[in-house]
Amino acid sequence: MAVAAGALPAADLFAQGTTSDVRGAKSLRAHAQLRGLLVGCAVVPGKLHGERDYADLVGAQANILVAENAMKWKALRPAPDKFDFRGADAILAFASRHGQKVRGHNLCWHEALPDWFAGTVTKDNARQIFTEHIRTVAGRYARKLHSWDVVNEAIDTKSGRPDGLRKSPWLELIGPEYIDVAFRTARAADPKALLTYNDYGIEEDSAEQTAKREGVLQLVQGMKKRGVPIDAVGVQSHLSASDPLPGAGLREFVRELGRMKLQVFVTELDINERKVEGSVAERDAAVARVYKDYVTMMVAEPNVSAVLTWGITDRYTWLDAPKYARPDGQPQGCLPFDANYEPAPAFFALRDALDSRRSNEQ
Ligand code: 9MR
Repeated sequence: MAVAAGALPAADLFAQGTTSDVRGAKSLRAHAQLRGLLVGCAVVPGKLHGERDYADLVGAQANILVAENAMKWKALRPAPDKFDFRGADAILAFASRHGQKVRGHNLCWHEALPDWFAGTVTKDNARQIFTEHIRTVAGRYARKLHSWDVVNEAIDTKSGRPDGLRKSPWLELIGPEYIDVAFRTARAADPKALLTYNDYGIEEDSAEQTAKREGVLQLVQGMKKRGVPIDAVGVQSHLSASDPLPGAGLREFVRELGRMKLQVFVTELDINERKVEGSVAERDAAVARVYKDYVTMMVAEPNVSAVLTWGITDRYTWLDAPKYARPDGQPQGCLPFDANYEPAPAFFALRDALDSRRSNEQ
């Protein structure tokens, strides 16, 4: 469903400034830090080290980074007997120079597996290859990471299974206990990183997303009951400006996790505007409105401690891939900075939302 521009908030709702207005004390990281929050983005190591403007922006705005792809199996495992840590190491080196924390993403996912995976991993060796990977990767970065997405996207309510687990290669090769195995192995390798379960499509109040949220809660409750170490849940937050805003369902989910002593991180925030019509300014305003309202809602919950966007500039976003791009071919304005590294209305909306964090919860 397309949204008519006339229905959108005024384009000047979030006044646009210039780059110099948003650095130092006016940056996202400075505003977040004052309120005890972490704010940051997914990064690409080649750009951190090869593109001055990109690196400057990430250094100035984030106090936490996550690898968009560089810590996935596909990036780390060129061959069954090889690890390549160059990209991941480069992110840690950059973060250390800029006083930033780093999240690990991810130790286990059904996507981004190396090409050799299918022909090499069998029911006989899967558990050994799986635990060796987690031990090696989590071990290498032990005590250096803020948190790890140990298992990513394991729930799929359409799988037809009573436990709601996705029919992933890991489920098929190891069985449902692969999740417990992953978390226990990660804890043994790195006692310090906050071990996180991360998923998408659990934000909105639709029947589908409500059911998926329920599935995640069931999974996490089961883990707690079995004594499996888990510290946090990542709510990816790939939202759409043309969908109804997340609300009561997600808020109650975050609170329920809080009662279980779990933290919640907004891990991959971006706002898709492909179905929004109108001028660029009107579309920007629609995106900014979601940043403001969504992040304000999330940081009002004391167990929400980090907000990361999936990228920092519209110049580089997975949402411009053909499958997700705007039908008119125009680039998506979905992140805090536009394609020329200028702050978008979303930047000011996000900063205002961070400012709304209550000071007694610092
Ligand atoms: O943004 C990432 C894109 O560059 C990769 O090609 C893709 C597959 O590895 O993964 C994208 O990031 C995903 C993340 O790892 C997990 N949640 C959904 C993200 C967007 O697809």
